[in-house]
Amino acid sequence: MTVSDKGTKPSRRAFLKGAAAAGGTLAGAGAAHAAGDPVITELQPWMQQLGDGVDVAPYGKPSEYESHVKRRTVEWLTADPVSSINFTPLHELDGIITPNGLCFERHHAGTAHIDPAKHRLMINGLVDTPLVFTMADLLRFPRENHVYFLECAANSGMEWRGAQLNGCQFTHGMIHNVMYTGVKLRHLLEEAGVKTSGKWVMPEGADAAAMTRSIPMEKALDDCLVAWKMNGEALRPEQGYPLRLVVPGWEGNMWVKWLRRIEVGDEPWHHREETSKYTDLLADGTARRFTWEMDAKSVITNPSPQAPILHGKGPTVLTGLAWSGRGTIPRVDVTIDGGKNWHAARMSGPSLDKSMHRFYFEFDWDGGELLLQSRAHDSTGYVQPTKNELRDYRGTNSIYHNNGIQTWYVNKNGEAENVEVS
Ligand SMILES: Nc1nc2c(c(=O)[nH]1)N[C@H]1C(S)=C(S)[C@@H](COP(=O)(O)O)O[C@H]1N2
Ligand SMILES: [Mo]
Repeated sequence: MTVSDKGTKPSRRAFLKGAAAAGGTLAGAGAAHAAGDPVITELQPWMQQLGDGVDVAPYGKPSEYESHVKRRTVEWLTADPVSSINFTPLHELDGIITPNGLCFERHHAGTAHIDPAKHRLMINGLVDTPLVFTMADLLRFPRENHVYFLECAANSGMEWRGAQLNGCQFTHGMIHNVMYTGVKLRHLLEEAGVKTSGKWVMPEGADAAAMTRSIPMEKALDDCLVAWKMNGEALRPEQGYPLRLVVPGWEGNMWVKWLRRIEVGDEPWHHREETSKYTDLLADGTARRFTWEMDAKSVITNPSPQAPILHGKGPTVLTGLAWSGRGTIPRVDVTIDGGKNWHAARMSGPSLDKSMHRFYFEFDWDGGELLLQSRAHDSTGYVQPTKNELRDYRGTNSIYHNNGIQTWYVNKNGEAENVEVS
C-alpha cells in the first residue's frame, strides 16, 4: 500500500490571495456569519435535554439529517424492481470506501435471504474430490483482506449515444468499493484438486436467478476471493449474504452473489450472461465477447448535477473518483474549461490495486461558466478516452464498458448539468 498526496499543490498564499480578491479570506467569510447568528446566541434543543442512552440503537444508523443520502433507482430503466438496479450516491461520499448500506444493488431475481446454517458451497466437476463446505468450514482456511471496486459493465451504459441522466449517481453509480474478508478461491480449488483438464470455473448463485458465469482458471487461481465480510461486517443480503465471489478488476456480473457452487470444466459454458448479455455489438455486426477487465475511468462527483456550487465565486473544492481494473491510478487530469487547459489533480488516500482512488482539485471560481472533465491514467500507462474516441472504435450499438470522459456544465448560478464535450 502506498499513500500518495501528489499533483499540483496550489500554494496556500496564492489560494488565500484569490479568496481575498473574491470577497475575503476563508476565515474572514466565517467571521462575517458569526455576528448575531441565533444558532450561536440561542440555546438549541439538543443542549437543553439529555441525549439518547447507549442502547437506543445497538446497531447504529446515520443521522436523521442525512436521510437524503440514499441509493436511488431510475424507474423507467427496468420493468420490475426484483430484476433491477439502484445506484450509489457517489456525490454524497468522500474518501474511497463505500458504506455498506449505500452500495448499489443489481439483482436478477431479487435479494435472497439465506440462513447461513443452511448454506453450503459445493466444488464439483473436473476435480479429484468433489467437496461441500459449510460456512464454519470456510472459517478454517487462511483469510485475506482486500479493498476492491465492483463496477457493473453497464455503468454509464445509458450515456453511449449522448448525455442523458442528470447526476453522477445515475451516470456512474453502478460501482462500490469495499474491503472484503475471505479465502482465496485457489485454496478451495487446491483442496478439491483440479484435474489437468480443468481450465474454467463456473460460479453459481443460490438466488432464484441461479446466476452463472464462466471464469478462466488463471483468474480463479490468481486473485479471486470467496468473501463473507464487507468493511468488517457480514455481507449485506443485497450484496450476497452469506457468501459472494470477488473477481478483482473484472466486470461486476462475474461476482456471483449468494455463492453456492463452483463447477470446474474444460471450456466456457456460454450461458445467458456471457452471450445475450455482457457482450458488445460492434458497428460491423460482430460482437466482442469475454470483455472481463474494467478499463480505467473517472468521474467528478462534486460539483455535479446533484451537487451544485452553493457558495458563490471564490475558493472551490472539486473532487472525484478514479479506478482501473488493471492496477492503480497514479494520475488524474482535471479541466474546468472543457479541455483547453488540463491540471494534475491531487491524489489523496491509499492507492490500492483495483480499488477506487480519490482526487481533489482546488481552484478559485470566477463565477463564470465551467465545463468540468476528469481523465484517469492507470499504472499500465492507459489513458481514459473521450466518448468520441470510444465510438470511433466501438460504434454506437454498445451498452457495456463505456469508460469515456464525462463532462458537467456549470452555469453562473453554480448549477450543473450533464453535457457532452468530446
Ligand atoms: N447470484 C447473483 N449474483 C449476481 C447477480 C445476480 O443477479 N445474482 N448480479 C450480478 C451483477 S450484473 C452485478 S453488476 C453485481 C452487483 O453486485 P452488487 O449488488 O453487490 O452491487 O452482482 C452480480 N452477481
Ligand atoms: Mo451488472
